[in-house]
Amino acid sequence: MDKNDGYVSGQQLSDQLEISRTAVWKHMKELEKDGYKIEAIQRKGYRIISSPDKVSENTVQWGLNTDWLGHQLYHYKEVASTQDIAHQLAKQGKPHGTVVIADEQVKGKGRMSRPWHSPKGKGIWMSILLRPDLVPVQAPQLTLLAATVLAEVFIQKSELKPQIKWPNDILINHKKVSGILTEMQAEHDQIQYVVLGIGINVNQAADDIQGDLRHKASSLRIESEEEWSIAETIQCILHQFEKTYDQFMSQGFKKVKNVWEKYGYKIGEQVTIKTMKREWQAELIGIEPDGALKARDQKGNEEKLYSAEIMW
Ligand code: BT5
Repeated sequence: MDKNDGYVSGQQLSDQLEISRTAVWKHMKELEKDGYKIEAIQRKGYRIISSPDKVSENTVQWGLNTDWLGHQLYHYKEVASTQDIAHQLAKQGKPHGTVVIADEQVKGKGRMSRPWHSPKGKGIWMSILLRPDLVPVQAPQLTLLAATVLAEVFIQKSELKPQIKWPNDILINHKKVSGILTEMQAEHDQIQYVVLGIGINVNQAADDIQGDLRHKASSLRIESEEEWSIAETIQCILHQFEKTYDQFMSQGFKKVKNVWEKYGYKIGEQVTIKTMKREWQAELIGIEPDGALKARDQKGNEEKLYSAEIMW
């Protein structure tokens, strides 16, 4: 694409892709429908003048430099929840690294069937299908891993200072901009697959955040005072996710833990912790080598928590 002023000939495309010249032309028409501006000049070939600033399979996959993540990518305008679609695809045998993205979710979900507000075109609502060689108790480590990926991407792309509220919230200036939902299918102590859901408020303006979310949620745009390109941000996340995941698989959780601790929210501070059974005051100490939350209660007892909520 760099040679010939960015033009690439129809013949070259047809040879490389092993499709007819007519098929190349049809693909160009498809790209135009998708919002790409393409110039076609006789004897020179085709050149992309501009890419649309929207999310589609093309805009996310174009320039996506991953080995396995997002090679199968499904984009929808509106879904109930990308999690449900990813589960269906998993059951159909779709591969590790399959990604589902939607512009809008009408029944987005958080943990414990809580609703996840996913307004049209304003955020990243995405599920990643993983087939990790892990035992089920390790699955929560993937949530922490994903949280570090998001924190690192926000830092790469802005001056923002993200923090991770254990286990799955990314906060900026004490407000939630992103949540992660890890769902797993396991049998005989072996994970069959994991659907890792990522929700990020990207381009909501302050007025777009309503009701009881007003005082506890925010968006990247509100905090950085800039619009973000959703497609480009997805690409960055996929790159960073693949890198971090491969490292985790080959070297274990230690590196993730170190990065996580850089961003840990209220570590060293007194908080209220809530579980199904009780609510109490404790000091957050950090995370354990396996990702569990480490806290110290008011009598000085150290506790290791696998499932709990840190209250606001
Ligand atoms: C989460 O749950 O934070 C996990 C959110 C995962 C969403 C993604 S989007 C793609 C994929 N498809 C899905 O259907 N889900 C995943 P949890 O920690 O339980 O937080 C839920 C709580 O966050 C709600 O009870 C609200 O208080 C709050 N909340 C809902 N929508 C929000 C939003 N857009 N931004 C910030 N907070 C929100």
